[in-house]
Amino acid sequence: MPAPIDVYFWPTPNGTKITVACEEMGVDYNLIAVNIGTGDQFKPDFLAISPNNRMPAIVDPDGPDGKPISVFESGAILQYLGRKTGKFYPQDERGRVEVEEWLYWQMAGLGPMAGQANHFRTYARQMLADQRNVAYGAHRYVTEYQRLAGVLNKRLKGREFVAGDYSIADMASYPWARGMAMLNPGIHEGFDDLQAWIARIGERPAVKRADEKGKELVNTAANAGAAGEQARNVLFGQRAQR
Ligand SMILES: N[C@@H](CCC(=O)N[C@@H](CS)C(=O)NCC(=O)O)C(=O)O
Repeated sequence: MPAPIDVYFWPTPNGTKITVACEEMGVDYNLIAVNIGTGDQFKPDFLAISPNNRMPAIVDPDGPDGKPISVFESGAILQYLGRKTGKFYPQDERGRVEVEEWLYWQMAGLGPMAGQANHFRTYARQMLADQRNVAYGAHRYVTEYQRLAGVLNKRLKGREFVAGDYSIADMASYPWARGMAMLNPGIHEGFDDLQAWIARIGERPAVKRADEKGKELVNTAANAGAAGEQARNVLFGQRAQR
């Protein structure tokens, strides 16, 4: 029985990619809370694993050569887990390239644009005096997100999943697309194939289990709190550290 993998986690879209992957792949894992609203991401122990101060990250005690390995960046973690288990990450070169194209598309496009769209639309208005810059920022990222959602919708026409069979490429984009729909009702209007794909993946038992675990983690007394102003101060005033 392989030792469980430690998953440093908070139930955001990037965190959820990894719990979904572990559930889908049947990987045994421990959740370790990184409460980003109270600043756990800046603790020195976490920084040793994730030098970018961002979750998710994992530590696999049974890494290459049987020695522990830590991995940060959700795309790198998905690839690591896919290679380790041989699941949801094709081994033939053509299939693998297709999955990687859509995985990197999510990492460089869908996730960052959705994250910034939500930042400007939801949070920056409350923090900045210069509303004109906020309005332009929100417009820029929301329209770019919509362009990307259109690309995904087109890709999904006549396809059940993003790249061949269900894969880590679906696991990467799903939590972001679902989160955008929740925070911005109507944003996927007219994107019927995208909406059907979100619903299809949401029905998977492993995805439901991953969501349950995220909720349980947040609801435990030790992790409660840090909403509203406190979380905003932790998350949105960050500067370079020297
Ligand atoms: N490119 C990174 C992004 C990770 C990321 O931005 N994580 C956010 C939560 S979704 C975080 O840790 N935020 C803490 C903060 O902003 O201080 C990945 O995909 O792993």
